[in-house]
Amino acid sequence: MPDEFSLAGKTVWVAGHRGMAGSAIVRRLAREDCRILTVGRSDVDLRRQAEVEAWLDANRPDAVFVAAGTVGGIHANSTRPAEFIYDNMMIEFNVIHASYRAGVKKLLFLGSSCIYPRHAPQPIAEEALLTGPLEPTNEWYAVAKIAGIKLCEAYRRQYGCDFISAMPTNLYGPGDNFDLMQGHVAAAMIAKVHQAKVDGRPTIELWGTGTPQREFLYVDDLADALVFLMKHYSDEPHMNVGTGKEISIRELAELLSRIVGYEGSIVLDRTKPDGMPRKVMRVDRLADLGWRAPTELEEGFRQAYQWYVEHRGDARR
Ligand code: GFB
Repeated sequence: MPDEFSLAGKTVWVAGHRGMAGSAIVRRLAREDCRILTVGRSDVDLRRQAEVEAWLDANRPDAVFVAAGTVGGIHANSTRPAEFIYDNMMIEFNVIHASYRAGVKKLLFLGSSCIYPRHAPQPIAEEALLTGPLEPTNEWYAVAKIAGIKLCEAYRRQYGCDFISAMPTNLYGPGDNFDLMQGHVAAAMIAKVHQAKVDGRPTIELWGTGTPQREFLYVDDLADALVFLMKHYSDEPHMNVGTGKEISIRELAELLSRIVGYEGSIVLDRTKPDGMPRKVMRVDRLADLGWRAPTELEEGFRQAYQWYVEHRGDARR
């Protein structure tokens, strides 16, 4: 398939390059003939419009991946609503508008599967957006990400900007945040099961009922999909990026126990929320374009656990 938008010889800014998604995008771009641009939050606070505009005017990248944001699991989202809506709104509005001002040729905005209604028909198609009430535990983050999708649409319609949006499902893999309270379930579960084995604990604790289903995409597969979309997709509708397969939280814990070699049992902390009962996405649109996630769940979690063991010293707790 020809590259409609070639990255060869281009300057590509990865906003949020230190995060799990951003660092995977940097790894994937290393295989392209392009110049990768990054900037630390100590140099540019992406929530400050003037700083973002000055930096983009000075650096003028050809392409931008908007992978910067304040992210976290269900507990982080439900206990820090102001940060999740303010930080993410400011970051995306500043980066998208300043990219337009600086003449960026192509921009990919990264959202999340939490944008969809709590009771959207499963698997969730892109058309389900804004058809029902959101999931209360992450509605602030969801509203920010929906706004980012609408912003890209608006800049395409009014200014002809080639700005596209991608909605990944729950991610896991290298560079994740393994903090037991702030992290997502996959990372927290890896850390919990590992620690229980090391400490010889008889049980591991699951939040909620263990019955919700989640879809999990290996983060390096996400990065490959995003580079594929940057090269081959140029249209208004946002694009789901996932595996189209789901697993219950309890089954995830059992899978990780097998991988880690932990033989304890599961106890449930029902004081913690379940969140969305299910949120597996339809991935036909991306498959029809020519991309499917290659990494099977067990293999992905084996690789993610291997990375955790090798890097947990510097993994954020
Ligand atoms: O990844 P997660 O925290 O958030 O997964 P969401 C939460 C699900 O895993 C809930 C259960 O059903 C939790 O009850 N769970 C069980 C745990 N044990 C744990 C644990 O130790 N830690 C965590 N974190 N969960 C997120 C959104 O929703 O999805 C984000 O909040 C983002 O903003 C992300 O959109 C993709 O999957 O519920």
